[in-house]
Amino acid sequence: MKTDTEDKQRIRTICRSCGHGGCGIYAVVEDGKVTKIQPDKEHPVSKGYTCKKAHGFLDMQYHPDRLLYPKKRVGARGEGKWERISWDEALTTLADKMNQFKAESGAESVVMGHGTGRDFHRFVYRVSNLFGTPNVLTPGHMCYLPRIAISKLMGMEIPMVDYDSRPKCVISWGANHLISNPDENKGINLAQTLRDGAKHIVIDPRRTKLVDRADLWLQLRPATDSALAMGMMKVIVDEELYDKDFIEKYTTGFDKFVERLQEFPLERVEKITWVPKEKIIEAARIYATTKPAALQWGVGIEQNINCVDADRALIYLVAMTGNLDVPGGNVIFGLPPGLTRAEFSLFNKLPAEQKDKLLGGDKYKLGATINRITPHVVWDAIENADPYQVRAMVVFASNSLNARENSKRVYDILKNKLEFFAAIDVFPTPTTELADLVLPAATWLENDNIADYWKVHGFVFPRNLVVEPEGEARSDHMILNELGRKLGFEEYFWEDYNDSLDHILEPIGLNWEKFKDMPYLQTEPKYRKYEIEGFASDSGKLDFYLHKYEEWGYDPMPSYVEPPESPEREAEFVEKYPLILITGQRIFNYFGSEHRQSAYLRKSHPDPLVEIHSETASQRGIKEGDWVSIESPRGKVKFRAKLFDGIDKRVVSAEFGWWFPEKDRTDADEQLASNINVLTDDAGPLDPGMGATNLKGLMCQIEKLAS
Ligand SMILES: Nc1nc2c(c(=O)[nH]1)N[C@H]1C(S)=C(S)[C@@H](COP(=O)(O)OP(=O)(O)OC[C@H]3O[C@@H](n4cnc5c(=O)[nH]c(N)nc54)[C@H](O)[C@@H]3O)O[C@H]1N2
Ligand SMILES: Nc1nc2c(c(=O)[nH]1)N[C@H]1C(S)=C(S)[C@@H](COP(=O)(O)OP(=O)(O)OC[C@H]3O[C@@H](n4cnc5c(=O)[nH]c(N)nc54)[C@H](O)[C@@H]3O)O[C@H]1N2
Ligand SMILES: [Mo]
Repeated sequence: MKTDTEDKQRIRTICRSCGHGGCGIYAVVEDGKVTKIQPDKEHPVSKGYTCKKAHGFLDMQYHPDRLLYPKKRVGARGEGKWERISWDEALTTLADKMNQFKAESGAESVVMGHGTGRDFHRFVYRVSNLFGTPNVLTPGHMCYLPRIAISKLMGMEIPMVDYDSRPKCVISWGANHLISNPDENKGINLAQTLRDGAKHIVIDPRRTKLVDRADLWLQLRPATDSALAMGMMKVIVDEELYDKDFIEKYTTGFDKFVERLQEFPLERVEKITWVPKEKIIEAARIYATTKPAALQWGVGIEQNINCVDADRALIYLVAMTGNLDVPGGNVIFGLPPGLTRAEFSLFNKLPAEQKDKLLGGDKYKLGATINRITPHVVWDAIENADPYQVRAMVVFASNSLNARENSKRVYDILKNKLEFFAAIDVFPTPTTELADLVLPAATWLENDNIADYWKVHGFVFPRNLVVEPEGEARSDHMILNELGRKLGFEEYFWEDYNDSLDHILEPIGLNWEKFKDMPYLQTEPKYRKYEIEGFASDSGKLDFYLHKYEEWGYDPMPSYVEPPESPEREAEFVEKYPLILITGQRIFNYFGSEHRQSAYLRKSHPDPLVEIHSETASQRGIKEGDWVSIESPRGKVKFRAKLFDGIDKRVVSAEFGWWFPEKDRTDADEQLASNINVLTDDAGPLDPGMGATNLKGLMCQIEKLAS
């Protein structure tokens, strides 16, 4: 919607300074440039909230480093020598290479990829499915997709918190929404619910800001969430606080599940989780007896070996307390009627024999149900042709060298082992420096799209183009549309990529021209749908015992296993790496590895920080602000110490996403120096179903650095 005044335009759109964020904003345009970002008070999700990253994005939009032209490598890989090329040459080269690899080694030898959720992903799948590769590498194995996959396996979409119906109790479980504002819900939704008096339980190894207002804080040992959830459910069952009617009518396997709960006496749970049993009992009672109660989960619970066990245990906790699909509980929202999600991606075009070639599909079987893979299977295929040779990667919007576990391995593979690598990004990064072909992507201010089409809160929004792209940058969906055509699939793509938006909106009698001026579309929430429809599982009910998991050779019910690196390991190991490390606490000023270029955002958070208890620090002679080394069996990185007594003495927490745009991007030592993923591992043992990696709850040592 454009509201023109004499020399100014205010254009309503959706902020994507957080890739999968989505606050409603107005962008003010003067003389063809965006000069201001203002909150949209009418936006039904963000409700007038915006954060620093929205305003800081103006630094990014007009930053001199931005990629503005396609370029190809001319020197050795990683040497930083490039030649500018035309779009036609760039896309022809890319399509020809992909078709060459397909002809020689099969389409599966090309791995497509993308980073965290953005609005163009359906195009990545459309291209990869038509092209014939089942392999698309994303962070989904340990971020959000495990929740989606296990919910689907249980016969439903992921149940989201229904903040607008005002829960009377909220558990923030491994989720720090005031900082992260992720996906469907923003911090403002939680803040308003708390302001209106909801009880609040925080389950987090760190005393976050949320704890200040909380009624109860369970400071658990990282990666032990599934054990804690089982302990809470044991209390709820023992004290008969569960919803017997729901269990009787709509579930199967509850008796077996109750037997499993007997393996979690509170003494054991306390020992595993470090949470005193009195607090476990109190949390269970508050959550089970305050109606309605909502459970807000986050990636804090997913980035470890117990990922899916925690996810499914939390779904059971919601369900057995009668909080599933009820107003103010966790609700299954749907897309606005007539809109469909899956079709656009054309999964039905991927031949069955190609689908069967999904890397790791025989090992991580839950991931395979939603076509997601864990990174090591791609690296193994590149390094050892196991189970076949992967020759090329085409990666959109991912600073993989930074965001992916075991960065040194990723560096070696991208630099020395992969035959062909194309990267599509807004900025040059240490990852694009390793590419053979780099394509410049337009920013979210520079293209139209249907925002939140892939989310499950029941809304879609027009995300309007605000200004034309800088230089020759093109939006990702424009690039993918052209690539699809060049690969030989003209009939599935459009003359003008914006026609794809009409294609999506057509079944509901809209087109982009009409939709772009609408505030949003919403599905009216419907509750307790299971009473009429049941669950989309084999039994038609919610199964507490997952036969599919059993068939796959996994545990049919949630349990707990020690992480591969833990204080339980052999004495020699624990002596060398005595501290538990959590990585990736979100930073207010930055999204992933982005925004380090913004002077405005960098000013108040210039350096990578690791939180450490003051006693742990003083034992090592470390003071506030000192540079320290953090070491794991994979390597060593350099951070500044932030003394923080809100963390257990045995635990430290380091930020992720750090690289240094102001330094030489081709200097791997500089760029990996504070990359926390140098310390994490891509290999197992991993979560059996999804291959979720252990980014939280690994072991490390910290020492003071000389300078
Ligand atoms: N140790 C550790 N590692 C983690 C995590 C953790 O907690 N700890 N978190 C993990 C999680 S949850 C996730 S989701 C991943 C995130 O993984 P990624 O999404 O790969 O994260 P980034 O490194 O931020 O890379 C995003 C890249 O996209 C570029 N970009 C921004 N906008 C656009 C656009 O519109 N188009 C294109 N083409 N490019 C764009 C940016 O410049 C940046 O280089 O990281 C994971 N890595
Ligand atoms: N500002 C900003 N916002 C972001 C991002 C960003 O980089 N910056 N990244 C986006 C992405 S990709 C994602 S996935 C979301 C994530 O957003 P959330 O799901 O809200 O996750 P985090 O903010 O990482 O908060 C996780 C919390 O879990 C805690 N935690 C760590 N380990 C454990 C554990 O083992 N168990 C439990 N219970 N808690 C644990 C951490 O201390 C932290 O406070 O945020 C998104 N929003
Ligand atoms: Mo994420």
